[in-house]
Order: sequence, then structure tokens, then C-alpha cells
Amino acid sequence: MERTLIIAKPDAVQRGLVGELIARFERRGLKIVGLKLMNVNTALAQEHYKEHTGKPFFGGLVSYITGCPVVIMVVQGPNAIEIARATIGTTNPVAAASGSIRGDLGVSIGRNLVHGSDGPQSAEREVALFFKSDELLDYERSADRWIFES
Ligand code: 3AN
Repeated sequence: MERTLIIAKPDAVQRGLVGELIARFERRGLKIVGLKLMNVNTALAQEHYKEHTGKPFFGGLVSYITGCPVVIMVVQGPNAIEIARATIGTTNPVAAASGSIRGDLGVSIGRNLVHGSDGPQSAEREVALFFKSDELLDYERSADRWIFES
């Protein structure tokens, strides 16, 4: 069982695609265990994207993610990180497969709609950056934990 951080970025919020994005993760079978609408400040954006510090697009990336409210969620499920990445599609929407969020809804690498953590360590780090532990549902104790049982 894994948890991963998903961000519906400003372009998704502005284009009214938040419901579409959430629906895709839900339909895929992942469970939402945390959800909030928030403004990301510059310090938080720089910390979140710190692996990209110094890259030519870093400044634009920080101003993009801080430019308008975003919807942040944590989804949980077996292999949630890899499943979420596949649901999202490759970084550049030009190359993203049809059927993925970026392949169906995106056109530009600088406005690629959604973020998903890229591995177990970044998922843990990013979830903790945006959510306190008491803001996350504990599915192990939840009444509908049956959803993952087979
Ligand atoms: P992903 O979001 O697919 O994990 P990363 O982690 O390589 O991609 O990049 C983080 C974000 O930085 C991307 N979602 C995109 O918004 C932005 N980005 C990455 N590469 C570029 C680039 N060459 N030009 C502009 N923005 C970029």
C-alpha cells in the first residue's frame, strides 16, 4: 500500500479541470485520503521543487505553481505512485500517451496540469510538506478499506 501526492496545478484549476482530474484518479481505483485547496507560497514551492533548483525553468516553475490556487491531494492504493504517474502521463504532453491526463488534456510542458510524486522517497517528503498527519484519512481503520481487498 502506497500514498502519493497529487497537485492539480493552476492551469487545471483555471480551466475547470479539477473534477476531471479527481475523477480519473478515483476511476483508476485510488482512494483520496487527503484533499485541500490552497495557495502555495514561494518558499513552499521552492522546497517542493528543490531538485530543480538552478535549472533554466526553475523560476518559471515556481511562479507558475504560486500563480493561483491549486488543489492538493493524497491518494492511496497498491502501487499508487506508479499508477498515478501512468494516469498522469509523461512530463511533456507532446509525448504523453492518449488516455493519460497530459496526453488527453495538455499541450505544453510548462503548463502540464498535474504533479505526481516520482518515487517512494519524494512521495513521503511531499506528503509531509503539504499535509499534517491528522489531515490524512487512515484507511487501515476506515469502514471502506475493503475496496483494496481481493
Ligand atoms: P514530472 O512533473 O513529470 O514529474 P519533472 O519532475 O521532471 O516532471 O518536472 C517538474 C515540473 O517542471 C514539470 N511538471 C513541469 O511543469 C516543469 N518542467 C520540467 N521540465 C521542464 C522544461 N524543460 N521546461 C519547462 N518546464 C519544465
